[in-house]
This record gives sequence, C-alpha cells and structure tokens, in this order.
Amino acid sequence: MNIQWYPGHMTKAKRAMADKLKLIDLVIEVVDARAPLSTRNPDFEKMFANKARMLVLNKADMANPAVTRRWVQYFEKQGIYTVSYSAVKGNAKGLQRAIEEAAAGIYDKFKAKGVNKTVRALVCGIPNVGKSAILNRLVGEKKLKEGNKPGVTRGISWVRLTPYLECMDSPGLLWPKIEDEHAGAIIALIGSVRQEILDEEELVYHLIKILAEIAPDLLKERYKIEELAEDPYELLQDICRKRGFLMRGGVADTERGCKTLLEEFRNGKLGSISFEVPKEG
Ligand SMILES: Nc1nc2c(ncn2[C@@H]2O[C@H](COP(=O)(O)OP(=O)(O)O)[C@@H](O)[C@H]2O)c(=O)[nH]1
Ligand SMILES: [Mg+2]
Repeated sequence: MNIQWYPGHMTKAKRAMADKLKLIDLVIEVVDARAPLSTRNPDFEKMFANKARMLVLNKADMANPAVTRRWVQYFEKQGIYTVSYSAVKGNAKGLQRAIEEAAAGIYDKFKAKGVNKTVRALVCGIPNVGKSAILNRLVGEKKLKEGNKPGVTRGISWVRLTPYLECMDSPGLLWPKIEDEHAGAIIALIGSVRQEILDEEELVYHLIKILAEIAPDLLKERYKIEELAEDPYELLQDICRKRGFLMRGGVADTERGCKTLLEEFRNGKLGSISFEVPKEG
C-alpha cells in the first residue's frame, strides 16, 4: 500500500528531537516484533548515526515467539544490541537491566572522565509501537499517555528510571513517502497511520493476502474454511458467507466482512502472528 501521511506534527517532532539530540547518550529504537523490518524508520540511520543504540522488539506477546527469537539473533548478528519485550506482559526489571547494559559503555566513559552524570536515553520509533507503554511499564505508573492510534504522544517528555538513567519519550515518526507495498500495508495494519486516510477494503485485501501466505491454517480455522481461494476478494466473500454477512439476494456484505476482519486482527483474535521472518543466512 502506498502511503503518504506525514502530518505537520511529525515534522515539528523531528525538529524538536534534532534539537535535543546533543543531550542524548543512548537511542532506544522500538519496533513491532511482528514486523521488525517494515516498522523500522529508515531515516533513523542518519538521524542517530553517531549514537549508541539498542533495539526493542515490542509487542512480542502478539508475535510468534520462535520467530521473534530468530529476529533477535538476526539483529545481534548485525551488531545491534536487541531485546524482545511486551509492554503488556513483560517484566520491567529485565528490560531495565538490558538498557543499563546497553548504557554500560557510556557510564564507563563518564567514570573515566571522573564525572557522575546521568545517562539520557531517547525512546523512538514509528507511531503505535508502544514507546509510551514501555516507559510507563519501566516507571511503574501511567505517566505517559498511551493509545492504540498514531499521534497520541505529541511532545517530548522525560521520565527518570534511576538516579543515573533518564529516558525521553517522543512522538512516533514515519517517513514522508512509504513506497514499499508490503511495508505500507504492515504499517497501516498495525495502526501506525491515521485510519481515516486508509482505504479499508484495500487494507483488508492486503491483510487477507498476507495471512493466506504466512498463516493459512489460522485463517482456515478461524473462519471455518477448508480451501482458501487464491483471489483475496473471493476469500473475503467466503468469509462473509461463513459468518452469515449477507445482504438481500444472498450477496456478501463485504463492507461488514472487512470491518470484522480488521477488528478481529487488531484485537488479536487471529492469534500470535509474525508478518516477517528473517531470511536464513
Ligand atoms: N499487546 C500489546 N499491546 C501493546 C504493547 N505495547 C503497547 N501496546 C498497546 O499499543 C498501543 C500503542 O501504545 P503506545 O505506547 O501509545 O504507542 P506509542 O505511539 O509508540 O507511544 C496501546 O493501545 C498500548 O496499550 C505490547 O507489548 N503488547
Ligand atoms: Mg507515545
């Protein structure tokens, strides 16, 4: 899906983050564990080129655990310190330890200089991957506003985790033109784009196509379909029929089918699904 959604608040946020960059010692990039490649902002490479970095594969509770483990290895092999996490089910202490490990070199540098400085980390990522939720989990209270849609976090705010560690929450950033069809569909599906700008039906076709490819059994089981039609439009009609979403004359109510499918996917009714699997090698 081709997405062009780069609202004014993102331009502003990017500028505000660039202004604060000098203060930042460590960049904690949060991605969605279900699609760690498509949910990485390619602009970050340049923005944070000279910073110590770590990667958090969040929402691991919604992904396939075996695939997530492979992703952690994949990024580690590239020399990126990576942990998987769930801001809903995960243990805050473990994540905090991981962050402190990522910051160990920075603490050492401070020590060598004889200063006792606080390490400042920036939590960044595309919208809706759980940046604010992770920080709330780490501080143990709902200090930051969360919400299952983009644009909930507008400003920059700091939370202190220990006397020597502070984290900055930041608004989700996309990039101006998301041209890759697959990445665009994933980003739309996981709720990182304002839903009002999306063609819901097109999005559902992408969802069906992806699911039929990576999780055909889940699809069959959930919608009681024995043989998955190759054409996503036909498959959507089959799903409507099975659910009894019919209009006058027995015509499939695909609008209702689309809404239901999206809702069930977003509520996790389709189970734990990883959209992307690392290539071997
Ligand atoms: N299942 C699940 N939901 C999460 C997780 N982390 C965040 N969420 C939910 O995802 C939505 C977006 O979270 P939020 O922290 O506002 O994302 P942000 O835009 O990156 O700051 C909220 O509804 C959270 O409750 C997670 O690890 N697992
Ligand atoms: Mg937020």
